[in-house]
Amino acid sequence: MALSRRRFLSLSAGTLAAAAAAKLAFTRSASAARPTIDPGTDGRIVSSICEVCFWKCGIDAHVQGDRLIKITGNPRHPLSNGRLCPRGAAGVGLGYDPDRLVKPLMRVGARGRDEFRPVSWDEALGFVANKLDEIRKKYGPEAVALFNHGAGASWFKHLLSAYGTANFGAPSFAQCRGPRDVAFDLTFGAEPGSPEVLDIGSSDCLVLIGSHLGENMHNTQVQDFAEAVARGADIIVVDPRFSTAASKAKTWMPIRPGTDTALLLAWIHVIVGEQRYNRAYVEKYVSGLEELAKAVAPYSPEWASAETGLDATLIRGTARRIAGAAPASLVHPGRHATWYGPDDTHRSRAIAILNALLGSWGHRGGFFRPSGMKLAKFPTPPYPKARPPADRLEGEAPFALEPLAQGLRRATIDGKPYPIKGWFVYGTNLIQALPQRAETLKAIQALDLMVVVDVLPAEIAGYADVVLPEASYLERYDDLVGISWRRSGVALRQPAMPPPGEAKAGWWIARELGLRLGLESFFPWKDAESYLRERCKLSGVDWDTLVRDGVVLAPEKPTVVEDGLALSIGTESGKIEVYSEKLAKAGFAPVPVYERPDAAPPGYFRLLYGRAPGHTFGRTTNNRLLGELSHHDRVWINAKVAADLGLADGAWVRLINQDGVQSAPVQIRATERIRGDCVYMVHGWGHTAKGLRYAKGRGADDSELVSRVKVDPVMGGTGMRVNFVTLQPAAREA
Ligand SMILES: Nc1nc2c(c(=O)[nH]1)N[C@H]1C(S)=C(S)[C@@H](COP(=O)(O)OP(=O)(O)OC[C@H]3O[C@@H](n4cnc5c(=O)[nH]c(N)nc54)[C@H](O)[C@@H]3O)O[C@H]1N2
Ligand SMILES: Nc1nc2c(c(=O)[nH]1)N[C@H]1C(S)=C(S)[C@@H](COP(=O)(O)OP(=O)(O)OC[C@H]3O[C@@H](n4cnc5c(=O)[nH]c(N)nc54)[C@H](O)[C@@H]3O)O[C@H]1N2
Ligand code: SF4
Ligand SMILES: [Mo]
Repeated sequence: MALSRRRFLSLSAGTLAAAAAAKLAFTRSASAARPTIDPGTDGRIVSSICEVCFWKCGIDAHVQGDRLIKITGNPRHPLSNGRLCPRGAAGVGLGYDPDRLVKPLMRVGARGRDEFRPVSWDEALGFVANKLDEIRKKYGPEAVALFNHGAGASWFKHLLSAYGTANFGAPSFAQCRGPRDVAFDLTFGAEPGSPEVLDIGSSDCLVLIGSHLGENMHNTQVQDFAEAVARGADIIVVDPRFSTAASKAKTWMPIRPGTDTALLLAWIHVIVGEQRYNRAYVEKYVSGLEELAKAVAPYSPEWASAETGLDATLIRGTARRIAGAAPASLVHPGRHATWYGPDDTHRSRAIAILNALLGSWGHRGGFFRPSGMKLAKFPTPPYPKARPPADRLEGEAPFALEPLAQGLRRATIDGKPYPIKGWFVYGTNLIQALPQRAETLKAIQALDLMVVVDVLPAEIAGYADVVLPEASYLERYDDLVGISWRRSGVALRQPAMPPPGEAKAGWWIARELGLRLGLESFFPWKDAESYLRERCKLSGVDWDTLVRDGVVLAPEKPTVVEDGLALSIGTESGKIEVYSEKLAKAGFAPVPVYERPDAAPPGYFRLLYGRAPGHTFGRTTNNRLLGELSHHDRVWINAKVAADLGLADGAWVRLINQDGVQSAPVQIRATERIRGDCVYMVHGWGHTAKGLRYAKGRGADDSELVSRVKVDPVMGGTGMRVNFVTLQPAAREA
């Protein structure tokens, strides 16, 4: 079965683009060179960077006059190869979202009532600068925290570093990639990165542990996955749910949720015990094999079978298939890895160790090693020395690589290790992104200042003292974006259309605040363009080419051993550490250990969540173009279980969790495609913000049901799949 990339991606991008294209005479030249525009139109193409998710594909914005007509993939950009995912193509729907924030707003009445009056930029910025100055004098600058997501946050990191704080927390660490990055850093001395440095297209065997490629729609990765499927790669998908990826796989392993580490340990047991590891590679690069062999000796497939619910013969057989394809055998590191808490870094370490045994790190069909491209900084004075972040208490989560967002929240509530009094929130909807919502609301009420910079009136904006409307990614410059990929380079975000109303670019907002705070020496540029021109000049990047093409590529370099890469390992020992002295010294298990997840209370199902191809969290659910395409707001439940509960497909229910938290009414999807012990929903639905007039009231919100977490003691991640729900029939109108 030859599944082409085109078919894989065609489902929706085509329909959207076709509708827009009908009006226009844009033509693409036959080569993968620059698209050309019919000279009879006043159309032009602005090459820029997508920000509908965080993969940062290269886009070509087709513009006529001031009007954005459609968005296509930039064929010169190595992350898009001329193609986009449906969300990227539908960026037009954000540009013209009638609910966009168009004026600075100041709160009237109590905080959190989502009631504001429009004010001038001067009044809004003056208020924020005054408050920041007050906090700096009263508590010190580190009493301000920045929560952020996305490329545009760099201007605010710069502003607040100059101001004197290092309290920058992103839910994309302790609620997302954290355990994986820490585990790979401990093992290989390097992280899988974003975009992940995976050579999926050339893998002969690909194992996906949860990673639901095709629903997780990271563009290049899905293109590569389609390539692997078309090449007939041996694909093994481990997921309690029959995911889109599972539907393309040779083998689906419907694992009992939370028991993956047991499976991984058994695979290691077989591969080491039967001496199927990549001997030459292991001898050259790996340390700690003996200790590993000893530690995994008890973990036979039979043992793992009892934990995972998977057949022991299947476990043994898949281990042999995985080893047989080495080194072009890739156990995907995943991305969202904060699943079960104490198990998470260990599970990610077990994945790293398997890859080490296969020798996939540095080999074709495994993890390539990107060369990157050196970019010079724009010279500014050194930042003042800031206190260490307030996110952790003495000895807590010693291996965290970034501040923990929920730790900054805690410091805001209890003032330990020191008080946080001001929040700057950029491009993250903390109400939906952070677990344990009651804590988030408590922290917000304890603040002296709450500023939200956003493009839409999301839930978090409703809690602000001041809302600053940002120009969207289609309407602004941002800082240069380095590309660390098979072909590295640098890409430019540049405006393709004017912002609506009085919305302003982040660079402008940050600079204006800087000037008002007496930090002008940190902003020695007139505007983003002069800043970017200078940075390009210092980096030896031709500005005009970058503006024209949206991307400038670095010279090609070998990224895998087969092409001449001299592989070096970034750990202190220079070896891949399958046994971790560092973990041992800090009192953690040096070889992964398995912790059995808590069983569901009788009558409850484990709550699982994930992604839908047509949406990015809650940031696209108000996009009318994507909304027309897909809702994906039903709760998946096993068909037989639903029948036993007397629930027909499409029935309306409320989910009620172990702490009594109730969801909004939501329809069920009764399906054979999920195990009977769990339910599944797509994250990002169930908006309550009144300004999101399209998304409000559609679907239910998984994050409000995550009232409980289990924390990973190694790095502070919040395991969120530890909540259980029952289903109660509900009227639609309820
Ligand atoms: N379309 C789209 N794509 C996205 C995003 C988006 O919002 N929309 N977000 C991006 C971001 S930031 C991230 S972090 C990634 C997340 O995407 P992934 O890293 O792929 O996330 P996971 O949490 O691994 O994937 C969820 C899958 O895990 C399965 N699962 C649940 N519990 C278990 C378990 O105990 N064991 C196993 N083996 N599987 C389990 C679920 O059934 C589901 O299929 O997606 C990225 N891609
Ligand atoms: N329950 C639960 N919790 C989760 C997850 C889950 O699946 N379930 N996923 C976790 C994961 S993997 C991650 S990465 C995090 C992500 O969570 P977040 O960091 O919150 O990411 P988004 O949801 O993309 O952020 C959305 C906010 O950014 C705003 N925004 C969009 N574009 C722009 C822009 O150009 N400028 C500005 N200033 N704002 C903009 C949107 O309007 C919206 O308010 O959530 C984590 N939390
Ligand atoms: S994967 Fe899709 S949404 Fe994400 S950056 Fe690329 S085109 Fe945009
Ligand atoms: Mo994420």
